[in-house]
Order: sequence, then C-alpha cells, then structure tokens
Amino acid sequence: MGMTAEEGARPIVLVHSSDVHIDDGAGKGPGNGNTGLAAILRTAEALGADLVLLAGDTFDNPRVSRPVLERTGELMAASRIPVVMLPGNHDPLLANCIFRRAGLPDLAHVGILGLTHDQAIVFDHLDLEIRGKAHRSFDDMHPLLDSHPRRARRQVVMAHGHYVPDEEWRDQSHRSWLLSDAAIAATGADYIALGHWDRPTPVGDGSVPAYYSGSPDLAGTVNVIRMAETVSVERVQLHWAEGDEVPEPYRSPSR
Ligand SMILES: [Mn+2]
Repeated sequence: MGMTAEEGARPIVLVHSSDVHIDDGAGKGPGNGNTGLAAILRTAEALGADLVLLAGDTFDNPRVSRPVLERTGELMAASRIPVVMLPGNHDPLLANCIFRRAGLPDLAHVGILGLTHDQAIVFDHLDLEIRGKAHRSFDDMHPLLDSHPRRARRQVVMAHGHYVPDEEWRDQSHRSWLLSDAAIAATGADYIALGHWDRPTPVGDGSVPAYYSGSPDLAGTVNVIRMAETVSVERVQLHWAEGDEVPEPYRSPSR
C-alpha cells in the first residue's frame, strides 16, 4: 500500500531525555523520585511524540525502594507513547535488575535495549531502527556499537558515555565510557541520543547529529527530534505538574 505525499512528508517526532536518576527522593528537586520521569512523559504526550528515548541512568542506583519502582511502573504503563530505554552506568543490567523490579519488561510498549531486545529495536510503522549498547556492569566499556547495516530507512543510535573532543583526548583518557569524534562519526546514524551528562549540548564533529539531552532537573528541557527529509533538533521546556518541586529558573515558562 502506497503512502500519499502528505503521509510521506509527516515528520516523526522523538523525545530524548536521560539521567532522570529516579531515587527514593531523600533530597529536594525534580530529579528525585519519579517527578522527572512524569514530566518527560507529560511533555512527550503534549507534543504528540511518536517515541520517547531515555538514554541511560533512568534509575539512580540498584537499591531504589519498591514503592518508588511501583510508581515508575504505573507511570510507564500509563504512557500512550512507546518508550525505549538504554541501561546506563547507574542502572546497568545486573542480576535481579531494576528494570525487572519495576515491571518494565512486561509492558508491550516499553523496549529495554539489552533486555527485551538485544541491540536493536525496529519500529516498522515509523520506518525507524533504534540501536544501543547497554551497560551490563559498573565497569568501563565502549558505549557505542559498531556500525551496522540499517534495518529501516531511519537509524537512531543511543549511547551512555563521556564525550571527549580530540584536543582533550590525552588529558581525559583516564575516564570511563569514552566517546570520540571518530566513534560518533563512524555510526553514520541520523541522530545519536546521548546520556551521562546533566548538561544539554551537541557534541562531535558535526558529521552526525549527536546530542546530550541533559537531565530533567538541570536542563529543564527535553530534546525534540523531528525526522523527515532532514533532521531537526530543538530543546522544549518540560511540563512540570502543579505541586512539583521545580527549580526556580524553570517554573514560569514550563507551565
Ligand atoms: Mn551516567
């Protein structure tokens, strides 16, 4: 069945966030508990997004308590938008992993790279492949997969690691989960959804669009990627709920 010109031209809309750091909410601020996740899902729904990407460290640590994880499961179950999650260095795929304890693999619209799918998830109706390499321990690893022939017209890569520009490589090579300009360029992807930094910023040499989204509490935004003939990326303010503890700079524009 052919598509009309209009259907073919409709961009697909991805919402990218990372470093939500769901925890037991001992401190203050929207990074605690499920406030950040709720804001991301609410924002994605308001945008009419096709897909949400969470690029690692969704959970702060493996010991998040059951009531908080149950709330995470409820929020994700209520999402009308599919979500793809990449395990990061704070929430690696350990035995009795936190994703299972939150009941997330049971949700048909939630894909967890390395858990529900090995290295790739294909969304046929979006003609889109999402690839990513899960953290499986707290140890160092190369956060990008080797490039791979596309299984769909569009290909997005997710990665959780620390970008270092060429000129700083010698000073920073002791760090873990390093991402270089060359490794980013070698993916040949249409977009790379990065996590690990709280700060939202594009990185790389510009040959492949590669962006950190930043964390909900520090950035106060999500990255919104529109893919049609070209790819555009913009930051959109998170929609916090009434009563959320939101940092002052983000209060007025996001309501
Ligand atoms: Mn991290």
